[in-house]
Amino acid sequence: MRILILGGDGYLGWPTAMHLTAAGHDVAVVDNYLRRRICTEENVEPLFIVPDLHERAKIWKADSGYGIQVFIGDLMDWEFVERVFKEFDPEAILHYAEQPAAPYSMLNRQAAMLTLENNLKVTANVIFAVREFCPKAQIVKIGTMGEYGTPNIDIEEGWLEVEHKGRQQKFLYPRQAGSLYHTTKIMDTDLLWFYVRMWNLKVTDLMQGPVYGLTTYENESKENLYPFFNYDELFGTVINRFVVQAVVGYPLTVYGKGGQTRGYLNIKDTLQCVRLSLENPAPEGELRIFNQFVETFTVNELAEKVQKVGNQLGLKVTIKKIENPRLEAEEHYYNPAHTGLMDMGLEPHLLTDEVLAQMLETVIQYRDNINEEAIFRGVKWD
Ligand code: USQ
Repeated sequence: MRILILGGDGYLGWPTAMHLTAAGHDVAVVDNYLRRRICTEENVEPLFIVPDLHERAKIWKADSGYGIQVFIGDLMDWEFVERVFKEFDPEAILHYAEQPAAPYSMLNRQAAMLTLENNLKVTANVIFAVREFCPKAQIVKIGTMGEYGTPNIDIEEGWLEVEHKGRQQKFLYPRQAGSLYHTTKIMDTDLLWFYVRMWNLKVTDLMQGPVYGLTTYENESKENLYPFFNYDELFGTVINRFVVQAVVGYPLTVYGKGGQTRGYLNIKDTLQCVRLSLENPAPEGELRIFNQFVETFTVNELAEKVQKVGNQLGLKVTIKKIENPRLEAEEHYYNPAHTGLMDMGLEPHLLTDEVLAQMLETVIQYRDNINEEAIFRGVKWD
């Protein structure tokens, strides 16, 4: 399949590009290096220097024999979008091309506007490009479990059958996000659903939980093929942050009571999920939604796991509950369904002690690169 990956430079984009070529697909990546630019502006550089996309494509080609086509440009710019779609003629579009960080979206008005403008405009351009240049192509879009928030009822996979005054109708599951970033993902879903109804698009929207890890099937011990790995407060996800904090002796930053529960997955499972979704497309005129995670934990449970394994490796790991910079429920009900991807063949990698030990050992090699000042700056959400 000819698969166009939008956001191919990101934490998930590049590992996905390698994975899909290794699975026999023809892949092109698109990126404008927005994430790199913001990280430089905010002084939150990743754990190690990551070669740019042209360079990584060269390294991967030498390593595996698989080629990846690279397009550098801004997907908000229609002329660029037109060129990419006409040149590559995709059969599938995997859309990661968004400002992905909740804390960054809450930093200030400028960051909020960038998040809104980038995320919605790119999604809209993707929809219009599919309609105009490749109407038979499927779209696989990365959404987020955060679209649902933390409701006091079970979370279904995207849809809810509602009975009201004796009549029934299926609606998108009610969504109430906790950050502007997560809210843009709700708006994306609404845009996609609208154009699925108008134009019979084939769309899969993957409601993903926080991802952790840096090694995948394709990059094991090849550090120049590792993903763009953030550990700072703005862009780092919680498990990746805790691992880096454990390595550098920074008390693990549990926000508030630490009862916040989310659905987590290993980066290897992200790769499986997007590949399975692409290889088993949604039918025409359908917005198919899967909840993309494999197990749930509270923040306290994660901190305790990292502490235990870290101490076994001889690190002195402490945990510190700090005032929560975010506005979120710190103790709540959380029971999301997640059977769709399992039914398609997802084989989960769980957060075992071995997996954490491997992550810690990898990060230990980069201990000298860790900038403790980037770990916590307290971006208040209120
Ligand atoms: N948390 C801490 N301490 C930290 C960092 C986070 O207690 O040092 C807590 C947060 O308050 C939150 C939970 O851990 O309750 C998860 O935080 P996170 O930063 O790992 O995840 P989040 O900001 O929600 O965003 C991440 C990704 C985003 C993705 C989302 C999935 O950055 O792209 O959409 O996970 S989800 O969280 O399910 O919405």
